[in-house]
Formats: sequence, C-alpha cells, structure tokens
Amino acid sequence: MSSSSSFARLRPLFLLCAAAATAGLSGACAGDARPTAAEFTAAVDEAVLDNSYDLSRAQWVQATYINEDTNALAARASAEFLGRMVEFAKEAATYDAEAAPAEVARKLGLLRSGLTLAAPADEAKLNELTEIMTRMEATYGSGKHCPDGPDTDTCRSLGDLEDVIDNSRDAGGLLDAWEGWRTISPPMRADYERFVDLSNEGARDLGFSDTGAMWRSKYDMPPDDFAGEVDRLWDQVKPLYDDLQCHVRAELSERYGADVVDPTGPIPAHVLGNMWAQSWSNIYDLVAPPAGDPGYDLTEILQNRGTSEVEMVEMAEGFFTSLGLEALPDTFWTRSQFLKPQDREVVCHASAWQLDLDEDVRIKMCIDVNAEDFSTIHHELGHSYYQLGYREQAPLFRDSANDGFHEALGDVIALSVTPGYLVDIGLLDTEPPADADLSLLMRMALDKVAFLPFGLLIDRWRWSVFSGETPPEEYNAAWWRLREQYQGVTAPSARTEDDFDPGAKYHVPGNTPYTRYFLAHILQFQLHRDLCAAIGYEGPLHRCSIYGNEEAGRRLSEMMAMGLSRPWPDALEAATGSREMDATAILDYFAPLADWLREQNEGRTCGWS
Ligand code: X8Z
Ligand code: ZN
Repeated sequence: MSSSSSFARLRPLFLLCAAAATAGLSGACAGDARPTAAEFTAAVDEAVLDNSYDLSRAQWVQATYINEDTNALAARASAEFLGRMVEFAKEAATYDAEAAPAEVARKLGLLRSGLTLAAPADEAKLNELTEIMTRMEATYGSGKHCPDGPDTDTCRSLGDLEDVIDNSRDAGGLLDAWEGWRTISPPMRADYERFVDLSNEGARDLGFSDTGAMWRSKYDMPPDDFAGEVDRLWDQVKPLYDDLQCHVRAELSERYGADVVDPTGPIPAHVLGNMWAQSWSNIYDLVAPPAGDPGYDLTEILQNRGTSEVEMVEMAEGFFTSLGLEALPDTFWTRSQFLKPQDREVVCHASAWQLDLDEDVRIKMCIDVNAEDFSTIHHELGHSYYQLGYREQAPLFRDSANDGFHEALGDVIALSVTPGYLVDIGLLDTEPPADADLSLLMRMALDKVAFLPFGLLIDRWRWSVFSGETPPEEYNAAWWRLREQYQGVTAPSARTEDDFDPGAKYHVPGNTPYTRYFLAHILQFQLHRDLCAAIGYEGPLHRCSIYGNEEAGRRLSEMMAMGLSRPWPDALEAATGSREMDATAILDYFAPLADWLREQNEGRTCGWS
C-alpha cells in the first residue's frame, strides 16, 4: 500500500472541464478558460491530498475487519477514487507535456501511467471491477482449508498451514498442507478472468495495449526496454541461482528419496520450507555446509528471552533512529495492527500504509516471534520511513523513485542485521568466528538468491495473461510452465485447469505488481555494498552493518526525500553514486558461497529439463 494507490473521493474540481463533461456535468465549464497544464496538475495535487484519507480509511477497515459491510464500503470508495483518477489520466493526456515545465511534465506523465488498475468509464463496469477486486482480496484474507466443510473445527488458516510447510519434514503432511491452501483459490478464477477483461479495457482507454504494458511504463524508460532490463539483470544472477538449485535439490533428494525429489528434475514445491517455494531459509538445516555452524539462531534467541511482538518493532525502529532518522509518530504505535485479532477475519499479509499521505503511517501484520517476521518488520518499517521521508513533496510525487526502491529500503536495513549488530544491541554475546561465514551466507542465500526467479515469474505470468498470450483455459498450465522454466520448481501433484494456483499467492488477488520485488532484491545489495563502501567499510559484505552510521542515514534520507519527483537513476545516484541497476553487488556478496556451491556440484548433473 504505497501512497499513490490510496487516493479517494476526489472533490469535483472546478478546473476540470473535460472531466466534468465526462461525468455528465454539462455546462459546468461553459465560458471558463481551459486551465494551463500547471494549473491542472496543481489542482489534481490538491484534490489527491484532500481526499486520500477517506479511501484509505475504508480500505484499512476492510483489511483489518473483513465482512460484507466493510467490503461494500471499500468497493464503493475505490470506485469513486478510481473513476476520478481515470478521468484525470485522460485529461492529462490532452496536454502537451513537452511544452510544460519539467516538473509539470513529470506529473502529467505520472498521471497517465501511474495507475496499477485502470477501469472502463462505464459506471456499471467500474463498480463491477472494484467489487471484484474487493471480493478477491477478502477471499484470500479469510481463506481457510476446511476438509470437512466450512465452520468445522478441521478448518486451517494460512498461518496454520504455513506452520506445517515451514517446519515439517514429513512429505505426506507437507503435501496435504500445500494442496489444502490451494483449495481457497479456484473460486477466484471467474473473478480473475473478468478482472483481466475490465482492467484491460480501462488500460486501452488510456492508450496502453493492456494492463501489463501499463505496468511496464512506470520506469522512466520505454516499456519494452524495461522488460529487457529485467532480462539483463536475471541473466547476471541466473548462474548463481542454478548452482543453488542444484545443491538444494541434491540434499533434498537424499533426505526425501528420489521418488519424492528427482535428482535431475525440478524440485517439488512442497519440500522447500515455504508455501510458495519463494524463499527457502526454513530448510537451512537440510542443506547447510557441514562445517562452521552459523553460531546462533535468531528465532531461538527472540523466543528464549521472551521478546514481545511490539518489542520487535521497537528494535527495528531503533535501527532507523540510529541512522539519524526521527522516531515514528505516536499514532503509528496506536493505530498499527501488530497482532492477528482473534475475533474477526483480517488480511494478514504484511503491508505498510500512509493513510493521509502524511504522518498517519501504520503497518498491518500478524507478527509471530521469529527471525523471518523480525526481517519482515524491518521491511515494513522501510516503507514507513520512506513514506515519512517524501511527505514534503507535492502529493503526486509522494512515492518512491520506482516501486523497487520502496521494496528495497527496509531490506537494506535488514541486511545490516548482522551478528555484530546483534551483539551491539545485546541479543547475542559474541560474534561467530570467520569459519561461520559460509553458513551465514547459505542462510542468506536461501532467502535472497532463491527468491530471484520467483520475483520475476509472477509478472511474466500476468504480462502474458493481460496481453492475451495466455488465455483463461491455460492460466494454471502457464503458471506451472513458468515456475519450472525460471525456478526449476514443479507442482508436487497433478494440477488441472480446475485449479487456480496463482490465486493462492497474495499479490495476484491483491493486484500488486511483483517485478518490484525482483528489482528490490537486486537494488538492496547494490545499496548495501555502496553504502558500506561510502562509510569506509572494507571487510566481507555480509558482515557489514550501517547501524549507527549517520552518513549512511544521510544518503538514504536524501534518496527518500526525493520521492518520485525525479527519474529513479537520480535517486539511485544520491545513495550509491551509480545511475544503473547492477546485479554484480549480489554476486559480490555471495562470491564465497558461489565458489563452495560449484565445488559441491562437481560430479552432479545440474539444470532440469
Ligand atoms: O509482500 C511482501 C511484503 C509486503 S510489501 C511483506 N513481500 C513479498 C512477498 O511476501 O511475496 C516481501 C518479499 C516478497
Ligand atoms: Zn513491501
């Protein structure tokens, strides 16, 4: 939930003659002069600021208290917002951006390409679309696997099923939980199909070939170049991923047997320690290097010292304030959702909100006391600090340089949660010796390197769905083709077109673009490496922490304060000195592990076909 998606109920603008006409207010502008581009964008800025709170509040209440009423209120608020934003986007396209001052031209461009969801002008279709979106989100949020029927005590929530997938080593139980979660998504399939049609119609009205093309147009470069840029970055990291996949597959095959994990094929998705096989750190013990234990287990430390969920958030805030950033506002602490409520349905998937486009920032999580959620808390606070950082910008610029930056910021901080940092804040007594390095790197690689192809393929699937290259009758098959092609991961049991496995991943029903996370995984290592260099650090990258370093904080603040006001290379340059996204940093970080993986894989047949 970054800010630009949260504008609501925009008051009619006296300036917007074309919009008024579209809305049926004929005569409203008769005799008025057409506003200049600068007047138009200033009026949109004002309208956005005046009205964002109402929509965000309706959405917040729905996400933290799912029922028919909150769904209806959120759908209606979204329809009003979206209808108006689409009008603004069309009106923006009538101006000659090249003739406008640079800042105004940038706003015109953002208005046209900034939407994640476009909608047809027809009011019935607009309402239908926002009802579908709200229903899909609610279906995901309240999804449960109930083998004996709804409301029986056999029902298991996503959290219950994840407990199994994350921790069990029993192939049968894992398969049961994996299939169980995927029973929630077939009911979304018809909605998804209709959503694709309606959102594409809206995107075409704005001059894009489809919704995927609209998504690719937000990166300060031609949309086709962006797809090529993603390919370039993937090509840089693919050899490292392939070596990790090969090693993990060999160890899992040994553990579960060749009948469960084929030592030459793709890895079945249920044995990787994550519901979506997107990061694999929960199977660390199965694939760990034999020597040099990492020396500590953060989950155990947090649980043994009785750390509370709120204390975990306070510790993360402490990292940000050590960089010279301000404490979070009081309302963050009183209005956020940290714990899963026991008495109602909520969307547990973690998110960060800026409801008023200003200081009312909150996070929404269902925190468990473990290392994974400790890292996610840093991720979410990264969003909150970014939002606070750009709040002085014009409303249309209150967002990150591109969406990958928003996703990277908190992860940059989490990369600095090193053993040395844990010693500094008293969670750990002593730093593990240098011979633990390989183990530390493996644990990190299972999270970060394993994620890369997953981060890429979600939108490869959606781009092809939006363009029509993948028709509805191939939704599920195309999904698994991409999973296999990029990740070398396969479905653990037969899947058909009665299934809708993409819908079992939050961002698909939630309509959140996903390439941002791929970019973030590249950018966070680049920011980490270059900040560490800037503060004079010279040791191994995975031992570097920017904790307490105000120069690092200053660079990050400068980047955050720019918001979306400048093309993203300017923001990257402010923090790193470089204007290009560069995957060599993640390769540098994992270089010792890459060598070790290659040795391990000698004599093994890598790859899958
Ligand atoms: O959705 C998220 C964040 C919220 S923006 C928790 N992430 C992706 C996911 O969970 O699939 C962070 C990493 C990837
Ligand atoms: Zn995020």
